[in-house]
Amino acid sequence: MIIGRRRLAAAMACATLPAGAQGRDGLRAIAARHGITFGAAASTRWLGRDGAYDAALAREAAILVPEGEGKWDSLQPRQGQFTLRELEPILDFAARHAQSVRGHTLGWHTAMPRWVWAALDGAPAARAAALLEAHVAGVLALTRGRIADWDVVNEAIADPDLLPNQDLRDGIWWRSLGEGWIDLAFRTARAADPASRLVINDYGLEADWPRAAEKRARMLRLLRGLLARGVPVQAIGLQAHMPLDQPFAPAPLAHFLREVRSLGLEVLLTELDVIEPAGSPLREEDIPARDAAVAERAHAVVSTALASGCRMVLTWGLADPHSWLNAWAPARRADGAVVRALPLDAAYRRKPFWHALAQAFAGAPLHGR
Ligand code: 9MR
Repeated sequence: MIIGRRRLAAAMACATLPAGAQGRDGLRAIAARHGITFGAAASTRWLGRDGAYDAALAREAAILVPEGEGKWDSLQPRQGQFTLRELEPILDFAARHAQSVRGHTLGWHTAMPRWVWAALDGAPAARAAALLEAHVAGVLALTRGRIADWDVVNEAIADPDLLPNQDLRDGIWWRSLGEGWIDLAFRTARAADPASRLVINDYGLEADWPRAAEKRARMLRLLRGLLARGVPVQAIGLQAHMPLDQPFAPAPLAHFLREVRSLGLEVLLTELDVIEPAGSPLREEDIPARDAAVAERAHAVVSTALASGCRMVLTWGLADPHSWLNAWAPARRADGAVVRALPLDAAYRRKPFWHALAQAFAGAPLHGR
């Protein structure tokens, strides 16, 4: 549904909201009524330090994902020493608020401590494989039964503009082990934790432009190969960091998700946020139109995913000041203002993004029925 930004902003102000959306219910309750699990990335940078943050997280999210506390450098900071020290506050908060937790992430090309890089430097494949296996098995031995959903492999597909002739990212695991690194991570995860849902997670798959189309084709080739080899991948996580300057249309994404589902895989949106181009300083009076554009994009991608069978949606944080985009050069605002990438504003007030999610969960069009 493409309508102008000004009309959209006006329409959203008087939109017919789904039941509960105007009341005290958080997205957690609204989504649950429609069989959908909504959640958000949480961070111990704020958890337990800011009562309003804690309250928002408890009210809005049925599932949490640690923004950094489930990465290698947090979980195995020294070789062979596995610890939940940084993750525990999130697990504990979730338990106290009847929330579940996603694990993020076992195999990635970054967020590893220096000792891993040193150990991998010039290492033969067998030694690299042993390091990866030890990490996956060591972490899952600690989290089994507490985390039921894991990003086993993150960002394994190469960006077509950077590597035009190669499907897989030339990250450290690929350089050490080739494509088999992905098989190894999943097989080790399955052996170490028979119950968790094992997910492959990636970005840049959602837009309607050639780079995303090529990335989708690469992902499908990878998934078909993994399944043909009996690798226990069960779901695909679409990060859904949505740059507003990349075109979006539902059809290509819906087509891709149909293909993924026909392989027997589930679909999750794992890190949703909307990225405005950094551009020149913007004025206060521009905010309603900006928020409407952000909401429109969020609604479009979420409703497309839900219509394609997705039943779990997480945003990468809940409130604008906590977004990673405030620190990311291509998105950081030239005027120093916080980005407007997430469902709540700096005072934890609901933004049009929040209402767009509520409406997508209810199956409602963005501007009312
Ligand atoms: O938001 C995360 C940021 O705080 C970390 O410094 C960074 C490195 O660990 O990771 C960011 O989260 C990324 C996620 O793990 C994978 N997809 C992209 C996210 C944003 O960069």
